[in-house]
Amino acid sequence: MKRLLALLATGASTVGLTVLAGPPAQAATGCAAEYTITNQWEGGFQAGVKITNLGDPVSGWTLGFTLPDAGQKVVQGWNATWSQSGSRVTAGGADWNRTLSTGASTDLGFVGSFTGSNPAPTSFTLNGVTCTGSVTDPPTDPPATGTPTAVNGQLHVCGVHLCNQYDRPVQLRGMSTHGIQWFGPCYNDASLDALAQDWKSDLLRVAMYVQEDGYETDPAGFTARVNSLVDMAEARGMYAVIDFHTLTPGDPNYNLDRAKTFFSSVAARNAHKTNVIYEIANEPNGVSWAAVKSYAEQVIPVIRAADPDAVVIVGTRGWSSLGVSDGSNESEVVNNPVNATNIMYAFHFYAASHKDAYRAAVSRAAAQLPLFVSEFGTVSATGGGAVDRASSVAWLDLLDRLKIGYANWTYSDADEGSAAFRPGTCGGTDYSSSGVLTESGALLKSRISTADDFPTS
Ligand code: IDC
Repeated sequence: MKRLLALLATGASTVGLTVLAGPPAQAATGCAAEYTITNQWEGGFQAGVKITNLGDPVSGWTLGFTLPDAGQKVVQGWNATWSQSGSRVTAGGADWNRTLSTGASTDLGFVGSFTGSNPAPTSFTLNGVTCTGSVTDPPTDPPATGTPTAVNGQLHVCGVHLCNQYDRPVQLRGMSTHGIQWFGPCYNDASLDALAQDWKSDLLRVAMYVQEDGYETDPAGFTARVNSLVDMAEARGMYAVIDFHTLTPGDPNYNLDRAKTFFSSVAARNAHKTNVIYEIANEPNGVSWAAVKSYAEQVIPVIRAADPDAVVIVGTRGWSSLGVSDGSNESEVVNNPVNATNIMYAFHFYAASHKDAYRAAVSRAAAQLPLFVSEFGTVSATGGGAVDRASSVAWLDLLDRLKIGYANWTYSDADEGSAAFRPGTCGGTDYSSSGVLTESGALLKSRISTADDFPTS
């Protein structure tokens, strides 16, 4: 991996070249860029660029750099609008990362081609000002003013929204684990520090598969592992969604007894905490809404008996599509809701597979049902394939507008397009540099790490 750290000056016209070796008279207007070749193959490569604003806040930016070899070309970029003229490349901020407060970073990247050698770019500029200085230590972000759980406290459902302790709607944005039976090494102090501090994630969804070598093989062991992840999230000020990850078989009633046992245990153990949300059935499939509702009405009382005030998320028919993937729609839930209070309904999507018809259903349903997107992917429903950027951005914009919380599949280094980290990342200790992110990870990190607007009164 090749890294180049360059100090870039931002906008102010009085700023000339800033070199950190001397007294940093104009350091208040600088920024740092980290360039990393994350992958290279015959004639092609993938690169990440992390920009950190060290100066005054900017509400728009254009990054420029020069590709030194005539054969180097940007083929496709992300998290910015990319163009190339001769050897000069520019990248303009996208809607979601255009604003950079002091100390804020954003990750961009591109796939490139080359014919001769593939040297690192030179002459970085930000908003037209060239810099030649270099820094050895990436700057640290300013301290957070309050963690998501500290600001919001115990959550509850109010109308169609999730509300905080001030009874005001909040949108929680975060990541889901992969199956903890397979990707346990990805969930450690370093990776959760990165999730809380670099990603500024509001939540960690803990995906505990029931089958596929999951809970059913070792109930006590998986219950303990879930509890420990709840504690790790709590220590970092993040909410934890405890996901009883049923998938195959699709009828949650197959696991009804296991669900009662599991939830009575985790609800009793975590009742005093304010950071826990219970998700009782990941994705019911091949089963009627009536059967899912019946399951929910048996499991929710078990949770309430131990932990009366926690929010519960109920999976919906057709892989938590509100029935849409089974040719139905949200009306089956609206007309026959689960008989319980303080609950939300799960909606899941995979951006490359589920598009306008699904977005229309969510837009309609959001006016009538409390929805939580407890799982979604930027890729196809297989969990693999290419990132569908246009559909992912359309979805994220919609969820932001409707204030619907979400968790992205997955905070893992699985060898599939939906994973946020490149394969092998969890074998190391670096979860923070742009070099460990996949295209999906870079997109999600840039979306999740923007400032929350949690009401505080
Ligand atoms: C996928 C994983 C994949 C695993 C498969 C089977 O990404 O590595 O082999 O499960 O367990 C879902 C499910 C979620 C799926 C995901 C992608 O909730 O478990 O994960 N997906 O297929 N629903 C729609 C897509």
